[in-house]
Amino acid sequence: MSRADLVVVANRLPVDRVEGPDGEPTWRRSPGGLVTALEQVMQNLDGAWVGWGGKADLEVEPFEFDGNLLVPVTLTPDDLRDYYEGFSNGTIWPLYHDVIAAPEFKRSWWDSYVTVNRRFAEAAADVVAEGGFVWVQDYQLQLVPQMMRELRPDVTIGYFHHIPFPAYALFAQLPWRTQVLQGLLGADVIGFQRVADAGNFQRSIRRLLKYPTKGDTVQVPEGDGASRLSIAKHYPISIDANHFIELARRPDIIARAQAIRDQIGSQKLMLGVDRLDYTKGIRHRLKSYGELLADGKIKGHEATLVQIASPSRPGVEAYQDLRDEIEKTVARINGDYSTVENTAIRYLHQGYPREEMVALYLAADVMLVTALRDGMNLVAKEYVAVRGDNTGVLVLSEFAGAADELGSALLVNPHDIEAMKETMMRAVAMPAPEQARRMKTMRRKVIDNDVEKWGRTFLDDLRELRDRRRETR
Ligand code: GDG
Repeated sequence: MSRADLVVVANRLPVDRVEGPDGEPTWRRSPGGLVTALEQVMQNLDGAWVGWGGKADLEVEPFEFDGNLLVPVTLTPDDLRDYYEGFSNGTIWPLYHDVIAAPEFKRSWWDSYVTVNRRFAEAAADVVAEGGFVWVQDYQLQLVPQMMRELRPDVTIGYFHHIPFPAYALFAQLPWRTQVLQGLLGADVIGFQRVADAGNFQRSIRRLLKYPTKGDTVQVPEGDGASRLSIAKHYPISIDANHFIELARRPDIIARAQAIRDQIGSQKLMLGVDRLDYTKGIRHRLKSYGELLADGKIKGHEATLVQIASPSRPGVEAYQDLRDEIEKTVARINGDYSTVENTAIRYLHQGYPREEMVALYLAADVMLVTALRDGMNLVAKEYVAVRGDNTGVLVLSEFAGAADELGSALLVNPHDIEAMKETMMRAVAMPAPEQARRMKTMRRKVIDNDVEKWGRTFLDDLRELRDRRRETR
């Protein structure tokens, strides 16, 4: 098997297994936050990708796809229950999103997390070239950096954390907090979305491990009085802005956006696009919108809320409960305020092709991103990227990482329902010159700081660390 200079290790491979016309299995590129972000970075490198193939017990040999080597890791149904749905999505996800849902601490889940992290680390160790780079992605694999370092001390290791890193008082609840910190510190560069996430991580390091930190660096002891420096800082992720701009210029997509607008009539179209997840603040958005209808501030014929809630983690109980609750709320609001002609909320529990998403972004007067906690939120950036005529209003939660860069959005605290209602009204009524002023500033940010720059900046830091280490050896 050929060895790769850069190996990305992520929970999922960037492809889905589908049946071809004759029933034979083939692979198709899959949508989603991480895949979208890494697509471009990987295209320019001789790389490999280690990850799960998306089906339990799937055993497949490494294969070539779009110029990269893909290395499938096998997960059993028990692994999926304990490592993925359990520890990753039932413990870490809620704990790191400020316990919006209660995290469960189960020792059997932790044991599985350790076992599966080792499997990923071993697969990556087999495929990375001598002196190469390994770039680990996200909270499902926090132990892989340290395991990699033990298996392959010759490689330079990066880790990027896509979700928030919580305040010390929350992180300290984790029974395996020390092991997780040690796992992450196996990396040479540990990347976070926001300055605040890197700060929280460094604080936990100081308090729990007593390692010194200075600026963006952590001094990690290596025994015998020796130590090495790891970088722990923010690298805000972004989108392939040019790709979205190109889609937004395609005549068929413009026509589709117009068709959506015609269907809605002269009403204002407000849009929400989220995975169906309790961190995204969909309930708070619906509540605010429902109250505006109840107060008579928005009449049924004046606005429509389109809410795409793409299916997510159906095996986790909290997600089943959330879905029930949201669907009940939508049904109630529609029952009370829709007419034969107008539907108050168009709720769609479906995934759509990217072209359709762009058409929706183009058709929407107001984009609602009201997450209670979100690492970054790429939807906010996608909306901004496609608004080439500088129209449209972004309502953005302060608690989404994107708020650090998109300060010209209408920022809102989604817990404050009165503030949400006022901000939605302000968005609907915003005069065109103000829309243009705000949108222009945001578009500059998104276009100048695209995902290509994100990947390049991270890999440049990894390279620099490797070179510095070679010099001092
Ligand atoms: C995690 C962090 C961080 C959604 N539905 C459909 C669809 N999408 C696409 C969106 C966007 C992506 O999925 C979602 O990204 P987000 O950033 O909004 O959220 P998470 O999935 O929670 O991602 C997050 C991200 O990682 C990257 O670091 O920003 O904070 O939680 O690109 O457009 N795409 C298509 N059909 C859908 O139905 N094609």
